[in-house]
Amino acid sequence: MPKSDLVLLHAPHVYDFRKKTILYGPVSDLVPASPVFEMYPFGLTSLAEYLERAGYRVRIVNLAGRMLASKDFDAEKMLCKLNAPLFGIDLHWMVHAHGAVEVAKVVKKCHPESKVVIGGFSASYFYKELLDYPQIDFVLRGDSTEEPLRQLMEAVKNGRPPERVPNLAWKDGEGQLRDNPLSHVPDDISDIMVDPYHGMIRSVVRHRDLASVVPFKGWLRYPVTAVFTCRGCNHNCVICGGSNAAFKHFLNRQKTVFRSPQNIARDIKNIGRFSHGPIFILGDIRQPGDAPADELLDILARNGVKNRLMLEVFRPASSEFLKKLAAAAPDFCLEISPESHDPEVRKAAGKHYSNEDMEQTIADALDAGCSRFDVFFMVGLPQQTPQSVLETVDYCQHLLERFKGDKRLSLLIGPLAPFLDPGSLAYEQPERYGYHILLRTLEDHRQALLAPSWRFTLNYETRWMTRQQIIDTTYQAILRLTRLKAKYGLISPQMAQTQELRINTAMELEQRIDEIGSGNPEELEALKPQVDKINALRANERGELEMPMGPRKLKFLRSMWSLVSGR
Ligand code: B12
Ligand code: SF4
Repeated sequence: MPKSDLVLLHAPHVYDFRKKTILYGPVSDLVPASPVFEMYPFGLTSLAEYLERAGYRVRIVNLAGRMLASKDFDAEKMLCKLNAPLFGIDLHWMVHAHGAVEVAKVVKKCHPESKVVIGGFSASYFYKELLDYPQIDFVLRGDSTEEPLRQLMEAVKNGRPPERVPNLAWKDGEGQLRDNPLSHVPDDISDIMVDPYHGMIRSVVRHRDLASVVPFKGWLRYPVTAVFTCRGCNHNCVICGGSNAAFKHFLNRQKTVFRSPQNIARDIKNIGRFSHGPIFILGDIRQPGDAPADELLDILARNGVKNRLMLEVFRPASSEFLKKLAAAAPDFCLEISPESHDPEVRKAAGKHYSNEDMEQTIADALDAGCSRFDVFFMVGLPQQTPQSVLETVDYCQHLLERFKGDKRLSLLIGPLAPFLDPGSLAYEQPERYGYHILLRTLEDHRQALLAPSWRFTLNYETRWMTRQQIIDTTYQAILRLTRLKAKYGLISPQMAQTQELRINTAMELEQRIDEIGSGNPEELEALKPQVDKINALRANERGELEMPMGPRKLKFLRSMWSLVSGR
């Protein structure tokens, strides 16, 4: 294999997940990835692109994706074949706590001379604990590590101690923890994410390996891409480890930094060169203010947008805004996350808007031609009781009645799982928000991920719901919502049937796992085929999350070649 200067690896949530008996539960129902969380952080493409521009050869390997795609894929063999002086592993999402540390162990075993660096939000939070593992040499903290990683690569290349690399925690010659200041928190990010997909494409062509960069299972069939609008967030949802308070607390970001409307529009245009798939614009474009949002929409309207755009709004939107959006991107999709139907629960979760304003937004968006409107609800919130969750489903019925079963309306509910985000307000001040935190250390989380059911993996309970109630209520709510959607013809009877089977069997398996207890590994092992079958059943929610792609296929490889070669 051609040598790289840096290999960036994405681990599965649990390293040897294919051998374990774990009932995952509906923990990833509301995102495009499977419960193995095979999607790698977009930041990896940004890192790769920045470093390639600086003259380094970077390779991204989605190990989780490869392991999920084939049961015969030998992860260790591939890791041993890869060759680089520095391996980077993301521990961005806490769900990868087990996998990331184990992958580091295998890398060190295969390449004792190479260095291992871990990065991402969870790594930034647990950086000291991470350095206790002998297989980890460096942890790079922060939300923008492009330039610090370049400096680290330079130090590794020249055999220099990385004393001056900002944001870096490391072990010196005596094995002592060295904690360089978390000082690289740029308030201008125009020199990063210049053309992030270009780096990915270059890597595919150079290594003739598309399988290792596919962001998640099913992506080639449904090639959704993302465009980021900021680093940080202006909001303070109490359960979020990427809130304004969380960024201040452990990422040292005092102020959200926004990308310019021109750069966002450039990304959208660049993606249109190789993909016809939908583009998700991440972050409410109104966050930096109405003027930049208007400017972006004006540019898009002038240039014309080839792909379908999906946008999120963090609060209700005016009809003027929605009309401008429709003019810029005629078949746009929109999403909002009120979390609960109950404005009091919503307020306790850190969101302050009324149902009336939200419903008006839905009405205006549908009038403006919105091709799909997703509304996300959640289980596990402050002040939320099991009864309240079921009333949320009743509220969904109200929405379906009000909008006469409009098929463009997509209503979704899922659990806050498997983890309440470390660094979130609720995790940091549990008593204030009514949470009881069950797992505090990185190792606690790693072990919890190996538990046979997601009930034992949850790292929290609330004053209003025990772990068991969170699980039971989630299943109940999903079942009820499924029936409601089937009644209104929003999902096919077949889809509803699969979802019923999935949830009912999962509930039975929960009980079986409980009866077996921890002292009987053989009996648990015997359940594996059934557990795997249920884990593999796709949530109907995911089907709903996808937009029709149209007849045009992604001419990916050809487009890639023409992009890289400039032809
Ligand atoms: C966009 C987003 C998503 C997108 C993912 C897009 C993607 N592929 O990255 C979607 C919607 C799919 C998603 C899913 C999930 N998300 Co999310 N997501 C976000 C969000 C809103 C923005 C992230 C962002 O803008 N990143 C900017 C990009 C460009 O940078 P980056 O990827 O962070 O990478 C930089 C650094 O983190 C670091 N870095 C990252 N990896 C590495 C590796 C190395 C080696 C190094 C050196 C550095 C490094 O350097 C990068 C470049 O500077 C944040 C909240 C927030 N305000 O930040 C939550 C957030 C990151 N998500 C979170 C969670 C919990 C999830 C889910 C687990 C939820 C679930 N149960 O389904 C899933 C996981 C999906 C999976 N892996 O399969 C939590 C994470 C908390 C935690 N500590 O675990 C956050 C903080 C808040 C939240 N609750 O939504 N998410
Ligand atoms: S969940 Fe709330 S705090 Fe977190 S990124 Fe989204 S809007 Fe910001």
